[in-house]
Amino acid sequence: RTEIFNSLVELNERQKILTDRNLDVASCVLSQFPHALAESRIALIDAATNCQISYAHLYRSIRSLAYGLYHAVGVRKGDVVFLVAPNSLLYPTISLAILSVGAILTPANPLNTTLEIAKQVADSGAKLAICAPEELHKLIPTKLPTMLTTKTSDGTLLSAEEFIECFDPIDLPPERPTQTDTAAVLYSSGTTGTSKGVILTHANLISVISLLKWSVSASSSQDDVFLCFIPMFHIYGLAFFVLGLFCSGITTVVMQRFDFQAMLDVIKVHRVNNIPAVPPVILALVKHASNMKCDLSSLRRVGSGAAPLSKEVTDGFREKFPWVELRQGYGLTETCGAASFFALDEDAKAHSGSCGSLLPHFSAKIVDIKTGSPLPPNKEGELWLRSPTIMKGYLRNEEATTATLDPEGWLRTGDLGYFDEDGFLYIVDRIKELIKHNGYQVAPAELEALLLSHPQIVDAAVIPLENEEAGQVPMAYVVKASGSELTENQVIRFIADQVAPYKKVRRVGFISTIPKSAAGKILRKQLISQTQQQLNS
Ligand code: 4UV
Repeated sequence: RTEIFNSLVELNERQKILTDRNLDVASCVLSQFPHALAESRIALIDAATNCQISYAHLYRSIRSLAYGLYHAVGVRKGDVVFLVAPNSLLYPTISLAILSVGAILTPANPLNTTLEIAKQVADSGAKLAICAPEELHKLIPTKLPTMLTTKTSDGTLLSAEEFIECFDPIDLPPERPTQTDTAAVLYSSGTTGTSKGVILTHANLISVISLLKWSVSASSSQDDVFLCFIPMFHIYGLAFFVLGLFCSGITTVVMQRFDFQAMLDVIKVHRVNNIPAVPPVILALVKHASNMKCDLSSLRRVGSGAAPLSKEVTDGFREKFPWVELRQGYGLTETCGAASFFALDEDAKAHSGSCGSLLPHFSAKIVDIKTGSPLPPNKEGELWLRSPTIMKGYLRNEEATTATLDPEGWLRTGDLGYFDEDGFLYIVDRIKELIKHNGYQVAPAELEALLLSHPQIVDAAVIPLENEEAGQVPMAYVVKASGSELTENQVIRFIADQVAPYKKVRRVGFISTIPKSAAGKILRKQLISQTQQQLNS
């Protein structure tokens, strides 16, 4: 505890310096690279190919690509650059090069469909796209100037990889962004409606870096090996694997996407000791790891975030892997990542089911949903948060911004929870409309709009259905047009054809009317409890 207290004092000092200076986030990351050991210290390892890059190589690559983007492509400060690619060694380089130019990064899920990609490109106002070659077909309809991440044999399009090879690293472009400038626009549905652009400034991302650096260095060393399968387009992956960890000098083994057996192999081969994960991965470890041939002796810590981790799974994990610390964290895209976590394993063990305590520089209050009054410990209400990492607002969406951020800067999280007497946070439910499938966001409003576009559907509501493996799956309630013979499978297929796989509707219930309030709002809680009762009976 003393060590943590001392490191907190240090963090406060650093935070003061960072906010005093006219720093931008890329310069902040690059200035904290472990220069002394840069040539020999490995920053990234590709889990599939074993290709490794050092911190020095990463540093040069970011500078070279930033030079190419600025001088050869003409990307300027404030231009929005759309990035769609799976995790790779190049992903952090490309993201940090975009930020180095002062351009705005808007990353997307590579699982998204052509239509979903077109929406984000249009909404973000992107001027340039950078995509993995296999995603190129999804960008063609947008007519956006496009670069590839890696070289292809036909060589018709320029690639980031070529830029890195052919330009020498030179100083960063002259026009530097300041802390109040937008650095990234990530997409989240917030508390209601469809996906919205979350504006994150350089100051937000710099604060995240100092928090992550603090939390990682409080319990890790430079010899740690982290495993990354959390997608880097999501705030959880972006904060850890594009921004924070490089400032701690550790090595990250990158998997393109999650695969359970491959993960077990990678842990063994690379002696991975630290994994930021999500609840379905923890569950899979509890259920299957002991039946499979694997060596997890190197593991020291597993984190869980992005969705609730049940007490049963937590206890099961501790029983099976007593040498591994399991710590839950909690965060949102709108808070630029983690808002709470456990600094000490003894606290995590003593507060099973909790997401830890607030990170430094965060304030919180629990607010009565009906009266809006702040509540004391152990009383459930909506969690409101305030910190230097809280988003500036939703892109060109004043209404959603004022509904989410109050004039004093408090963010309404849409999560229901409480703090215990010791300041540990428990999230017990979600009062916002969000569904979380394997940690990915699914906005009911988006699926409802698609359902309503079907000629035989007159009304629809989408709710979360609890699911052991994925956390939740979307279930649709549908009111058919009179005389319609529409079947469950037809509805499921209709949606599946238009959305990314994680958004697919998995169950359909036909109903005569959708329950609504006098103001016409869908009574989701009523539908959810009716569904639970039916399933339990
Ligand atoms: O906007 P988003 O998709 O954001 C996230 C971010 C999770 C992170 C990020 C960095 C970390 O270091 C970390 O530990 C976790 O998921 O979704 C935000 C919503 O996800 C739910 C909750 O409803 C948020 O409003 N959620 C996130 N973490 C938890 C959670 C959790 N531990 N328990 C319950 N719900």
